[in-house]
Amino acid sequence: MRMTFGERLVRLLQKERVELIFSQGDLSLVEIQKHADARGVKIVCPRHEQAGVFMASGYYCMTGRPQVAMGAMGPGVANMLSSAVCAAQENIPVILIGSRRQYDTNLAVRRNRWLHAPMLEMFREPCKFAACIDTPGHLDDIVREAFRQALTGTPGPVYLEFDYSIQSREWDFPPLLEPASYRVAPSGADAASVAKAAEMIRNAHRPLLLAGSGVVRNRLHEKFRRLADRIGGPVIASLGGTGAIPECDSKYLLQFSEAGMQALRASDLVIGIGTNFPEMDGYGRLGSFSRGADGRKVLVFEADPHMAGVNRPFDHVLVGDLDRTLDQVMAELEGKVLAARWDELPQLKAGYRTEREAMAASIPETEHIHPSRLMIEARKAVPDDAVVVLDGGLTILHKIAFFEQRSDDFLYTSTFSHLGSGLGYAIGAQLASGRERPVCLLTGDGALGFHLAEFETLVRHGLPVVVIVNDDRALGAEMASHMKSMGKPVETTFSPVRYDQIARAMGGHGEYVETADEIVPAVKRAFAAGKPALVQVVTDQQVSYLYPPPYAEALIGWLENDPAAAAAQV
Ligand SMILES: Cc1ncc(C[n+]2csc(CCOP(=O)(O)OP(=O)(O)O)c2C)c(N)n1
Repeated sequence: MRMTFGERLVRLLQKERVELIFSQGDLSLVEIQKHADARGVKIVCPRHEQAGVFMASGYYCMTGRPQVAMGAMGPGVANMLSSAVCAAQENIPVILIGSRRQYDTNLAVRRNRWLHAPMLEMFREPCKFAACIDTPGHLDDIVREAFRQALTGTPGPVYLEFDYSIQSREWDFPPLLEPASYRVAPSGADAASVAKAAEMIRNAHRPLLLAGSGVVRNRLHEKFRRLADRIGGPVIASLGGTGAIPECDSKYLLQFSEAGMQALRASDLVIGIGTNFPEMDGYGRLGSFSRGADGRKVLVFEADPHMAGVNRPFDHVLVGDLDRTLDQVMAELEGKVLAARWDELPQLKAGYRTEREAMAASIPETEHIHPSRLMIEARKAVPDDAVVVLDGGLTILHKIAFFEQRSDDFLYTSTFSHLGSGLGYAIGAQLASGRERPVCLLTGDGALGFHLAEFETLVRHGLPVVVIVNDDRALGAEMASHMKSMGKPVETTFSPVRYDQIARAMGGHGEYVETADEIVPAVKRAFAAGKPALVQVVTDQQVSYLYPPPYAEALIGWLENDPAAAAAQV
């Protein structure tokens, strides 16, 4: 098969089900773009390469299929670096490809080369694999290694670089291989391990399920819910596992709510599925986890043996692909009687609802709209099946408390908390799910500012994402810390900006909202507009420092001290 380097690269990517390349045009990438375009791989041009990586990440979250983000030699590649760091922390496999200057230019001892910096070295740290393809003869092996590394064990980003002068070089390539011949297919756990897990579940009187990001990333919502129904006990989720079960489900309790903490304390078995007990969950050792029933056991479903037992010791770990191990355990439980008794679950759920109502009732009167009120009103107007993307600081806490997750899909950089990821994630999510599925981005104004230019990308691709902006004209979370330590904000507030008018100027729909009763109609109009829309909600700036954010104490109260040191004591 004689063809150019560029064509071969595209064919190799297609074998791995790459459907999209997020890339700006550049002479150093043109041969790849040419063949991508000719072969039906969609090219989406981000306005900033960092956002391109976020788009690929959002697409992966919705499909489980890694996509490609490309950057042009030098600065285009450099722009992808910070979101590669984010992808690594979020366990997201994105395939990053960058061009570089010609071989001789790279090797020369020279200062100040045009469009050149040693990017490969910089990508080695965040990426699971980083390599330069110096000759077309190595291309197949390197691309296959990249996918093997990105998808084996805990997923993560990989980076491939090539000397741009070889993109059009012709070469005789061997026949393409099927991924199944060079990557190990996921497998389940061994029978004895499955039997032990099932026995622990069978004998537990108060088993509690904890959904981690592994459930939603692997799109295992249905299987997870079947197990939850079978057990019949309470279900909590880590932030990254939000969406594993609808929050309106009768078994779901917010982990940080009083009811959630009560259930956790009462449990005699915690079944963590696809979670490594992240810091936000107190490493599974702190907060309510530490005040449990005597002899509470921990059973973990984990795909990557390297992750098990690191943040929290386990009593038993079922190592294997989650899809398979969930099936295996369900099969093992079939026809068996479970000892689980959670007679008080309806009371716990009712308690959680009452708790939320009481919190809502105590939202103070403020000059401008309270951000918690924004979430309550937005929830009434955003369709239940919408993909919900989140970005911001305190905005996150207001969402957790008052914007109930009803759909399967909640996208947020729950470990790294990377401001600016939201618009890119939303674009990736809408591309993955089609125009018909509503996609909503809830974002702080600070977070929005990072990649506002990507609103034009939405318009260009006709993606009807609805962006709802919590506009307190400040970096709210930082405003709180400034007021606490300095008594005044130093460069944490912004001038008033009419984001709605910017949205309109870019060709989208814009709404400007100053009173709470306008939120529902404005959000409904935005969804009905059938094009990218932005609802700017003017919220109260003082709330960030005058009132503690919802669930702050339960969620991050223990973060004040060194949590790793504290966890080591438990
Ligand atoms: C890229 C990045 N830069 C800085 C931070 C630190 N940070 C966390 S929250 C925050 C303020 C966020 O402001 P905004 O998006 O308006 O949300 P709000 O707190 O007002 O809800 C900052 C600067 C971060 N998490 N990510």
